[in-house]
Amino acid sequence: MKATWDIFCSVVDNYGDIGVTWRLARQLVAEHGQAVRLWVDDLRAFARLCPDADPRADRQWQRGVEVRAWHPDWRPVEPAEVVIEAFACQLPEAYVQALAGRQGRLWLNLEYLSAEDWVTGCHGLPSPQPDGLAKYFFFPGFDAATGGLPRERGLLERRDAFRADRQAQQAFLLALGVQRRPEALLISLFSYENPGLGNWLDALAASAETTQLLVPEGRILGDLEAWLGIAGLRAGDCQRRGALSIHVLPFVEQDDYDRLLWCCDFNLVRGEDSFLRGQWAGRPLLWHIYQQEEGAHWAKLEAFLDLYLADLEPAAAIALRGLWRAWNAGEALAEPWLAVRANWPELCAHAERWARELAGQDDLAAKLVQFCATRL
Ligand code: TRH
Repeated sequence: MKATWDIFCSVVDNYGDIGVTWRLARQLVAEHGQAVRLWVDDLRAFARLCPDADPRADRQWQRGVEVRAWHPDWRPVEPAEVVIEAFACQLPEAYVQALAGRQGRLWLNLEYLSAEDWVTGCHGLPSPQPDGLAKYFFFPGFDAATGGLPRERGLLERRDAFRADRQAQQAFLLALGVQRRPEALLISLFSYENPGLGNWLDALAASAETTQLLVPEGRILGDLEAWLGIAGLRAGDCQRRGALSIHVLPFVEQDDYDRLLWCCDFNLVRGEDSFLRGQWAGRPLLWHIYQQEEGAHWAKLEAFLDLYLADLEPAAAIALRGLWRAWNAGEALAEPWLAVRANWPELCAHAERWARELAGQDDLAAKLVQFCATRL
């Protein structure tokens, strides 16, 4: 099936909304030959992920995707055949009216990722609209009965080839200002503010093993500065405390962020998209979940842990669950970290197995194309 697509992205905050839609748009073009327009209401956020982008351009082409500025004063366009509102963003009224007057159009709401049970029952359900428009809920997920997970073709093969090439890894890290020490544990840290950080850094600094912590510029820098007792950290800075070296990295393109995750032994990730990229990296990870009102995110966190830890040996499962809970509660991490380190070989083998098993399912872009082909 070849169709035209309009993907609407409203940037609520951070980079997840644009991160997911930009990745999907690129993949639909590159792997499925679709004609995709991506409407973005904050092109500055987009330009962080795609440095070639012009944040002032109304219309530009990036990686085969037509990227359009989504202004509050909407100028009418002919709706595409497939319309995706990402994360229940509100489409322009005039656009919906235009959609209602056309035959052969499909409207989907792409939802947030969750491992909760109810997702399977809700994926693909129609949501009746006035004017007889067909709108469906499309849920990404871990189960074969959901809409699948974003994963580019050949991702794990590219990952493995990069890992097998020490020189390529070294050159990649050096370009980011990092000289890897062979004996050091390499950790990436991409997370929201967290009061538990200092306690963990104390433990890493006092440890008998060397750690190199790679921190892309972002929201955690304030906590890092407070712990280091310095201000104004920026990309390129390196600080050492005891056995711990901390490198501040620039925010890089999505494909380079993957390479960073692939280089590391352990990755702290957050939100939605980096959380998945950490899983595809096939190494132990720690998820800082996006906090929701009234603690709704805890059910989501536990649902994922139940799934992820189901086949894992009890001691390793308990250790990882303890670490994830402590980090997300902003509590001290030193003890749960020791427990995780004590179960390291099991956790490494499990992370790799998890990525391979998930990669056996169809990915989100492929499932979207299949879904649309049967309904258009
Ligand atoms: O940035 P996030 O926290 O995003 C979100 C939003 O807050 C959103 O509103 C919320 O609903 C959602 O989380 C759950 O985390 P996420 O999803 O991991 O997005 C970050 C993106 O940034 C992801 O595509 C990876 C990318 N990235 C880079 O491209 N380069 C980098 O150097 C880094 C650190 C990240």
